[in-house]
Amino acid sequence: MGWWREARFGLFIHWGLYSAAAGEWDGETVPGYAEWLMKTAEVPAAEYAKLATRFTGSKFDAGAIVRLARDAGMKYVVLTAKHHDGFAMFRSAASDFNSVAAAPFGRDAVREVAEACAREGLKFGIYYSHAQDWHHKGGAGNFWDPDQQGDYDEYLDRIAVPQVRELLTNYGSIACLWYDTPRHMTAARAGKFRPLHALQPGLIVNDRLRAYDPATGAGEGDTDTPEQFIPANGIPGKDWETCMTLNESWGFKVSDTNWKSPATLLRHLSDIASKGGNFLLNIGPTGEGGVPAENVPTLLEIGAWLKRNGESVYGTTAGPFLRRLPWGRATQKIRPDGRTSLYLHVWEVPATGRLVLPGLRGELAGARVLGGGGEVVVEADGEDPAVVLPPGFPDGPIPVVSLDFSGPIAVDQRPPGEGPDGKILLLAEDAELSGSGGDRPRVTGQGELAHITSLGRGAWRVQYSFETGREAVWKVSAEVAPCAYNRITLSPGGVQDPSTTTTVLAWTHGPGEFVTLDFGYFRFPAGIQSIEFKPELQDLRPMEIRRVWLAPV
Ligand code: FHN
Repeated sequence: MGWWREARFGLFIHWGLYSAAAGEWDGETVPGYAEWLMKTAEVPAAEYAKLATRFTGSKFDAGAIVRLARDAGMKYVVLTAKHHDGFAMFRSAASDFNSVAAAPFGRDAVREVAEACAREGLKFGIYYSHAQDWHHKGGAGNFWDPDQQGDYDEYLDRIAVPQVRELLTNYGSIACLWYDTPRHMTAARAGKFRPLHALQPGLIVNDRLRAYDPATGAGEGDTDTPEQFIPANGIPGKDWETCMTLNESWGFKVSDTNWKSPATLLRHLSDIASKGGNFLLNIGPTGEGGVPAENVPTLLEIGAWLKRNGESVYGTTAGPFLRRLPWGRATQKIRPDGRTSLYLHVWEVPATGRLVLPGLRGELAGARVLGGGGEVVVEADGEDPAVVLPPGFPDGPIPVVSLDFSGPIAVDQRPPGEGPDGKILLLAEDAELSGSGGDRPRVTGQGELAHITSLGRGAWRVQYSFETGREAVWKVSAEVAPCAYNRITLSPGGVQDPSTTTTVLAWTHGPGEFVTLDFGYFRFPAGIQSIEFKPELQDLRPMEIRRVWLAPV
C-alpha cells in the first residue's frame, strides 16, 4: 500500500458507451446517473448496442487526460474498462461488444491510458463491473429485457472472469482493481476472481468484489470505498478512498452542470487527507472523448494549490486532533528520524488571527507558511499553543502552516469548545452513541450536514461532550428529523433527573426534514461538560439528529 498512501489523490474516469448518449434517450433527458441510462430508460440490449455506431471517441487523447491528471497533482488514474452496460473499452476475445470491434472509435482505450500513465509516471488502475452487466446474457441487473436473461454463473465464466484475466495480463503493470456493485456475489463466485489477482504482484483490490466472510476477512479488500461522502471520523484501521463526482453524474451528462467549485474540492481533499484517506475524483469525458471544458481550470487550480502545499497532503497521515478544529484541518508526517511535521490547513482565518492547537504537546523546531508568506510565531494560549498568523498571511484557498517538531507530538484530546462566534457547535461526528437494540445508529452525510440516523428502534442515547472556558448560561438547540409525535429528552450532564431534563415534542413531515428544537437554558460551570439526548419513539420512523449548538446567554 506504500505508493497508494503516499499518493492521496487520483483521477477516476467514467468513459463508456453511455457517454455517447450524454444522458438523453429519444430526445428526452433521462433522470439519474448518465451511465445508468440503459437501465433507467429500460432500453433493450439490442437497441442500446446501436449506440456504438455513434461512439467515435474522435477527440479522445489519453496523453492529454493523463497530463491533466498529473497537472492536477494526481498520482494515479482509474479507468472504467467495462461499466454496467457491458461495453468493454478494450480489445476482448471474450466479447465483441467492445470499443475496438463494435464502434467507429476502433481503439483500445485501456491500452492508451495504461501507456500514457506509464509515460507520465502515474499508477494505472482498472474499474471493472464484474457482476452487473446489462448486455451479456445472464449478467446481473437487467430485468427488463427477456433476450438478455440467462445463467449468471455462465456469464461469470464466459465474460467477467476471462475479461478480468485479459485486463490483468495484457496491459503491463496494473496498480489497482476497482470492482463494483457485487450483486449475487457469493463466496464461491468471488473465489473465481481472486486467483487472477496474483497476475499482478502488488495489486490493490477494493472492497467491492465481496462476498465478505468475517471469519477469514475474505472480501474485505485492501481499501474501503465511501462513495460521494467523506466518513465523519475517517475509517480507523483501514485504508480508504472517497470517490466523488465533479458534478452529479459519473458518466457525461449534457444537462448536468452542477459543477463543484475548486474551493469545495480543495476542502474535500484537505478534509479527506486530515482523516487519513485518498480522494478519487471523477471526470466523465464526452462520447467524442473530450474532457468537459469546465473541468480543466478546476483541476488545474487544485494542481496549483498542491504545487504550493503538496507536502501537507502527499505521504501524510490523519491529523492528531480528535477535537474538530474550528479553523480548519490538520495532517501530519512522521519522519524516519522521529521528527514530526504538523500541517495546519486554514479553512477560515479566526478573527483573533490565532490558530489555537488544543492540547498539543511537542518540542517546536520551526514554523513557516508553505509557499512563503510572512513569519509565523507560536505563543502559548493558556495551556495550549497558538499560531499567530502574520499580517500578510495569504487569503487564497486554504493556506497551510507547517510546524516542525524535533520529535514526536502528542495531543491531550479534548472535546469541542467555543468557536470563533462564541457558540459551541456539536456535529454528528462529535457524538458518542450508546445503547442497544434495533439497527445500530450511524452517521451519514458529511461535514456540518452529517447526521445521525436510525435512532430509536432500540434504546439509544446520544451524548456530546464539550468544553467551556467559563461558567455561563447556554441556550441549547438541536436540528432533529423526522419527529412526528416523537419526543426527545435532553439531560444536562447526562443525568436523568426530571428536575433538569427537558422533553420536546415536535413534528415534521419526513426524513431529512430537519427542524430546530430549542431545549431551553442550562447553566454549566467551566470545564468539560456533557449533554445527552434520548429519543422516545411514538411512531415507527427512526429519528435523526444533525447539528446541536449551545449559544451563550
Ligand atoms: O453504479 C455505479 C455508479 O455508476 C458508479 O460507477 C459508482 C462509482 O463508485 N459505482 C456504482 C455505484 O456504487
